[in-house]
Amino acid sequence: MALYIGFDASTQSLTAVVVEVAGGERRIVFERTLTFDETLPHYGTKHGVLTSADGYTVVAPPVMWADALDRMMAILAASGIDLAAVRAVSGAAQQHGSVYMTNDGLSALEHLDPERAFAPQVAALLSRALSPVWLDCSTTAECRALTEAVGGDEALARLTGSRAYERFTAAQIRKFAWTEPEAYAQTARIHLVSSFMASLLAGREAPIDPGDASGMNLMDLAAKRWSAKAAAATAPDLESRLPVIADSWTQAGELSHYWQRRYGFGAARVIAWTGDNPSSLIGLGLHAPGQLAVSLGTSDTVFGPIAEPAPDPDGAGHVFGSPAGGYMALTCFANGSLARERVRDDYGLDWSRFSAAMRRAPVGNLGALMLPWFVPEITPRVEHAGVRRLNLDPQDPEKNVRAVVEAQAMSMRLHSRWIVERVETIRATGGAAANEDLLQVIADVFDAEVVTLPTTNAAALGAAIRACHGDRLASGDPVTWDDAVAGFTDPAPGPPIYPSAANVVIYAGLIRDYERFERESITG
Ligand code: XUL
Repeated sequence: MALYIGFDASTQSLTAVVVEVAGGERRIVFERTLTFDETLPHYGTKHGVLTSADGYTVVAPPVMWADALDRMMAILAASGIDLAAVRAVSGAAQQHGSVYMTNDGLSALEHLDPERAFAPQVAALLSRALSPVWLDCSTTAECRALTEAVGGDEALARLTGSRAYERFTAAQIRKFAWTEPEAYAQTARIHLVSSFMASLLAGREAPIDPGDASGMNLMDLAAKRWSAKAAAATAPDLESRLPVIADSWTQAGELSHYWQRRYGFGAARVIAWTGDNPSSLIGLGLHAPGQLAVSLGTSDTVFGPIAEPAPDPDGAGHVFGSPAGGYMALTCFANGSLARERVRDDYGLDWSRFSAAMRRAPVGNLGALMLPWFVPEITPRVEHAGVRRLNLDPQDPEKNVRAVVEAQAMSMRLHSRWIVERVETIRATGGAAANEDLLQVIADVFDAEVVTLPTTNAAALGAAIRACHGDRLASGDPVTWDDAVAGFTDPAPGPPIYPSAANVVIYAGLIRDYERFERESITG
């Protein structure tokens, strides 16, 4: 019997999933989430981040993520799990965020003292106390400069898989290098959240995998190497400050002395971490092009495996590396659960009353529409936040609740056509995938069945599966991806959520009105 741990360091929380593999028997034996705002309130975050007054600059303390990791390891150690049976650990993290380390910090990684508290020791490794995260949208000027230097939007998308995006790491690094040149000069290495967390576990620098590196606007997507051109266009001497890129199944090391001594773990393998969306691809068992998933988390994302790294012709989507090799396509919406929560709170509801209110409003909302841009939107690109309503009374809770959910589903459909035009089945994950009313709207808008898995933590499950896959490879007993996911990614018991023929007809009409409303609101 072998145990594998998968972490997900997401925007608002840290999750750990432990899976047991005993021959063909596979099961999840532990699942726990620590929410940053509640578990670690002294970092002062709201929804896991610190947002400037104008709403554009969004950062988080990397020490908070490290602190959460330490607490989770303590919980795991006290949980009764047989630590000696843990053969490997891996993880997933919110994409694009960057962590800045000093030269001394890099050498100190392997000497973290198990007798002393973790967080202050980690603070001493950094040249920048706060990390920009994916919700940041303060770098429009940097995006323009990068695009121009690389030869335009299309050239950058062909090279790196995406046009320049404010939250992507290149724009963030450029802003830091130009506005804080002294701190940049003190920075020996710039990690992603994923590779930083893996480095903390291994007590030595971990590589960045192609899945997460492709969210930086810095990797040559076809070659899976840093692009000298993109790096030079971003900041002085950047290439020497970037970790190596290595396959997602690379062993980064073993759990360091700190974890072994402080909590009694063995020398389990640390497999490279990846981004949360690429990890969810594995945790949902998607490897064949033509499949589609939605992840309903802080951000909403729609993604699926693709055969060739062809960028989105509209420019809104991204091509990332897949942790199984190959590529995946993804479209990201910033107004995911944050928008749903805002509507819930604006009308003084809880989740069950939110669902009940939605059920009372007619499907299609009699044509009432909302553009739920509570924060600047990534897809479609909306620089200035602001909710727009059409034929929708702001005082009507039922219609507003239905409007936010319908808008999100229609936007997902419209902006995922470049990934796959039509699918029969969609796999749903993320916290809101527990809400069947919401999944019904997705089924009706996409005219597709929606299935969920027994866990809504696909990113953490994907990490645990990747830990197993990497461990088997490193032990000289490799498994195929089909075998690695088998038994973990079967749909939850019970029937899928079927689209209703009558509702499909309603949304086929409404989506045209929605598309027009969206287009007109962006252009003018
Ligand atoms: C993807 C993106 C978000 C974060 C959230 O491009 O920005 O989905 O990964 O954790």
